[in-house]
Amino acid sequence: MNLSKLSQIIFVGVCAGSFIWADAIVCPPSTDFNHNGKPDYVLYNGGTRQTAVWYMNNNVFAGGVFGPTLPAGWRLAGVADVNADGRADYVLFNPSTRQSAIWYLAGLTFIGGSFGPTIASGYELKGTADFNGDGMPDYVLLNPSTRRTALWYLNNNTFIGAAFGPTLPAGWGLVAP
Ligand SMILES: [Ca+2]
Ligand SMILES: [Ca+2]
Repeated sequence: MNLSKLSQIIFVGVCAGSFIWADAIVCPPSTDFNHNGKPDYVLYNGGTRQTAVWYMNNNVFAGGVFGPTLPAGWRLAGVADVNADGRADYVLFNPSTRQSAIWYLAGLTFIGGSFGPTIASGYELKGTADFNGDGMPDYVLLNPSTRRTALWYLNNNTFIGAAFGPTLPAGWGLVAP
């Protein structure tokens, strides 16, 4: 066994549920669809409800591909690797029913869906990010009336806990986590 090699492993980190063995942990951006380490643009056409991704190399357009079309009544609330398979997924929210859903993607190809938790009355699903650092994306909720934020911690599509976040000042909304 090469102990000198082992001793060089300084950090063990978690990115979207996958253990990373490296001497520096840099998790890929959640919107990195083509795995070049850089975020891409996610586009949405409100008229046709079609999604698309523009691959970006810094500020340069490097190609585009269509993604799945959302069902009527649903909005794209976030993009994150929800099932920790190393590929970005869509997180959908239906404001009428307050249901959430995950569309698992391989690149931009829909490969399966599951419902997530139903959002509490008065709240909207505003985005996704891993707030508690367990490698799994969480929901960011906002109550537009009280402007209170809340985090719903998830394991894939399963609710495992919640905590209130700060209340936004009057006149302000939440754009993205
Ligand atoms: Ca995934
Ligand atoms: Ca988390």
